[in-house]
Amino acid sequence: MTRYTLIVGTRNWSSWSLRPYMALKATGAPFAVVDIRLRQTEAPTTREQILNYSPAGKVPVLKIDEGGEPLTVWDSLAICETVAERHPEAGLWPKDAAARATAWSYACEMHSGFPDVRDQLTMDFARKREMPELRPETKSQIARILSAWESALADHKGKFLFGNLSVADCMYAPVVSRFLTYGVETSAPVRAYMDRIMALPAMVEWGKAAQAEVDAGIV
Ligand SMILES: N[C@@H](CCC(=O)N[C@@H](CS)C(=O)NCC(=O)O)C(=O)O
Repeated sequence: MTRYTLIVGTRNWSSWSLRPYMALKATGAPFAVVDIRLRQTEAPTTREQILNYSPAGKVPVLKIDEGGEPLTVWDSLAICETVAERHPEAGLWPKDAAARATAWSYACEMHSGFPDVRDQLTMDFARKREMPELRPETKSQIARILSAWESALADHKGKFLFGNLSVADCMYAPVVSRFLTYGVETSAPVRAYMDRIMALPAMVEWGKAAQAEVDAGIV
């Protein structure tokens, strides 16, 4: 019997944590969640708390317990990959090899890129915020994301970027939340895609937890 435990950061802010949460939810496998509050500077600090679970000192972390020494997996993309490999029935990567290679590119581009979007449009899941004065780099990264989504949606003609929900969608889901928080303008097909992402049970559940943090004055 496998027991999964996903260690996540403050729901309203932790975009990296949301990605593997979505992937795990898509498998239907049960898992426990440990919430760690980010930005805690008094002991035990956020870092000290995370170090109890992972030497890398960052969330998300996945613990896989199958009776022996639990396996620790850290970094959002590594966790999504691990989950996809262990649950092939969830179809978290496209079956077609060419589509799969493109989906890997989408996921990796998100994981390693868009620093200005991440910096200027920080995730504030449960809130609406004023659009800040955008730097040219941020504008061009937003345009790149929107055109990448449009292209995948047009090519695969499904509900999600590559037809069925894939790791590529999980990687971009926090960006969907950010674009809604700041009111980024989109085409109708992209807006419909964003609405489908937000309607996923995993996103709804995450949003409830983020709202609870706002209501409790934690964020
Ligand atoms: N590349 C990592 C980034 C992880 C990351 O930066 N996590 C942040 C929270 S979203 C964190 O752990 N911050 C805690 C800290 O820096 O003390 C991933 O993809 O998982």
